[in-house]
Amino acid sequence: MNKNSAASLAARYAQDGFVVIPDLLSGAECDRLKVEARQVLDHHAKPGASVYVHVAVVSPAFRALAEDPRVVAILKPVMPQGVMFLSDKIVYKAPDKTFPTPWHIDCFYWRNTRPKLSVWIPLDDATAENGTLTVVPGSHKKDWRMVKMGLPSGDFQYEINGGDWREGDVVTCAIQRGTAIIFSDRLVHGSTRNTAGKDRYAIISTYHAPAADEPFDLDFPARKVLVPAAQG
Ligand SMILES: O=C(O)CCC(=O)C(=O)O
Repeated sequence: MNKNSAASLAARYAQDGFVVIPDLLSGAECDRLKVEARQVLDHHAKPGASVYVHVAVVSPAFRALAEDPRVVAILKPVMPQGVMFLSDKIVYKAPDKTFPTPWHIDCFYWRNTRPKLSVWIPLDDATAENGTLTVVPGSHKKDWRMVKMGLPSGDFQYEINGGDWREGDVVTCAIQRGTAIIFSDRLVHGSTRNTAGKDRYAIISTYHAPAADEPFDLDFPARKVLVPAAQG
């Protein structure tokens, strides 16, 4: 990536809290990863689960994706202090699981740890109809309160309490499979219902700056420094 593109990516990320990178993966790669995701869910997840964490631990293909030079190249501009992979998860919205992912910020799942960001890549074309990601641009600059909530699956535990954004502030990311969305762990996001009767597979990989392990990190055996601090 040239200097201007890197600077523009970093500026958009700083302003909006997310950035969309089209065509990071090819359609053929998404096809292969979708087959792999299905196998990971079948062999490692609880029956009927729509979320599986620690994918890179059990899947060389997803391990390779977490470390893929194309992923690292888009992370470098927004992670000047270096890049460390923490963990990844599959989020599968089956045609019969129509509930939306609630509005939340990810840092509520890892309170009192260093800042993180995630890369969300759908393996199916993702639209408002089949459960794509929704984001509130600029919301990463505010403080939010969360309440515990209970989705039927128990997959998402928190929801924003009293979000004061307007309907028109929300961006519904209609994107082709293989597009990546980098987003801050302070960005308000969720996803739409899947009413299309179609699969929606996505992989989300989470990164933070390289540092000595915090107690939280010890639960993530695939963690690995990809760009040491000095080269960030
Ligand atoms: O893929 C989705 O539906 C949303 C996932 C999400 O918001 C998250 O894992 O933080």
